[in-house]
Amino acid sequence: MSPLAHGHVSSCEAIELEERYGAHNYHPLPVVLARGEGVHVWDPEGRRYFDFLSAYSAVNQGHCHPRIVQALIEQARVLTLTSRAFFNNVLGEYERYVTEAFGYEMVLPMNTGVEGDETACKLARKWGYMKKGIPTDQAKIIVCEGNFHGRTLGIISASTDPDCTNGFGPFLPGFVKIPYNDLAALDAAAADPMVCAFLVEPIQGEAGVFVPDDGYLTQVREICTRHNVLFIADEVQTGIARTGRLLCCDHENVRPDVLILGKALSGGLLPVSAVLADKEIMLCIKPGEHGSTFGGNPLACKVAIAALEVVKEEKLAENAQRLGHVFRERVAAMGHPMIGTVRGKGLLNAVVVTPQNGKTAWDICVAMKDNGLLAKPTHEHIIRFAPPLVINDAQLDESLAIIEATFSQF
Ligand code: IF1
Repeated sequence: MSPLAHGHVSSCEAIELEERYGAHNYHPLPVVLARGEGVHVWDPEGRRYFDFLSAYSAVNQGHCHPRIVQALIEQARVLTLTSRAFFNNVLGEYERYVTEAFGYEMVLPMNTGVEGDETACKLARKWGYMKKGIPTDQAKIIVCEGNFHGRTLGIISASTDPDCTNGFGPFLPGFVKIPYNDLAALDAAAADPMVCAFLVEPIQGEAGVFVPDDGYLTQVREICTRHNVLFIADEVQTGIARTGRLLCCDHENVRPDVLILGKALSGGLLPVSAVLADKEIMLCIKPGEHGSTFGGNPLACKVAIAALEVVKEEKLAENAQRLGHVFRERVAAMGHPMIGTVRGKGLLNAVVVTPQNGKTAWDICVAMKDNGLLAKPTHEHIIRFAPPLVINDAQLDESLAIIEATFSQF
């Protein structure tokens, strides 16, 4: 029988099938993945790679973590989905676990990261009308230039990236765009009494791992409090230990009013996102005003509890903090002319590549792939390096050797 029948397609066949039957909404690196375990992935021919993208920080716990897989299997045999039309015996346990883990009174469970952002914006608007007295349909949300919060029509209305917006208008009104890492601009914009919230990534991932100035988040907190504006932190990518603390906001001991989580909240096993806030905000959404078929399903809840337990018990934030310093120091010391700025926090890092002889970040990534390490450029000349947080010293050493050897080929 054809290998296709068993799903054991070769790399070439897999690419041909995606090319022929799949929407062309991505430009993947020319590699096909068939298995993942920890920091490694394998292609159908058995070649092994270090995964330095981690599915955009969704597999912080490593691919197919056995503890999380076990939780999935056990619950999948019992009850996977009830919808919220009924109570179930897992959701409340998860809601208590996740609210205590992050220090909020309530959680609204969703699925994808962008649903978390959309939910947070709807919640902020509701709060603006019900608690801040903003006239109906006049609420504004401040966002930052260079942001990435997802791909829905609502959220791309906040985007300043032509690749995210061109050809998809008209857009949702009510987003005010200011420069990232610009406190004066935030202070001025937040003075508008129609503003209900400031939605910001503690580090701008997609933009190229832009780390704001030390103290930025502390000042954001102060400005939002002073203007009675909700501080919404999109920690979909920076959260769950990625930057060396459970939350990126924890580096400055800052507490957002609304916290958005996604990606590694499930360890990459299935889509799980969450919006956390205290009662005074969360109860502005009344029964029947928001939800989703899969939001808070028992399977996702059990998986998320296991995923968070792994983060805590395996001390992934501490590991990310320690090895992130090693990564940045070792790459910066490589001294290759194509290696420009090296920046990041924890194990969310990026290298700005200086093109040389017509060779770009993409060429570096293809060569690294051939040498056994997967990473992908973002925005032309920036390579994001974000391995699973379970990576150990020996694996990081081996990965750094691959990176150095690859650059030396150019
Ligand atoms: C793609 C980027 C990363 C996110 C933040 C919300 C979401 C994301 C800070 C939405 C999602 C993903 C989406 C994926 C690639 C990846 C990405 F390059 F697009 F921007 F990570 F940087 N907030 N980011 O980073 O979460 O709905 O996807 O679950 O769309 O290509 P989602």
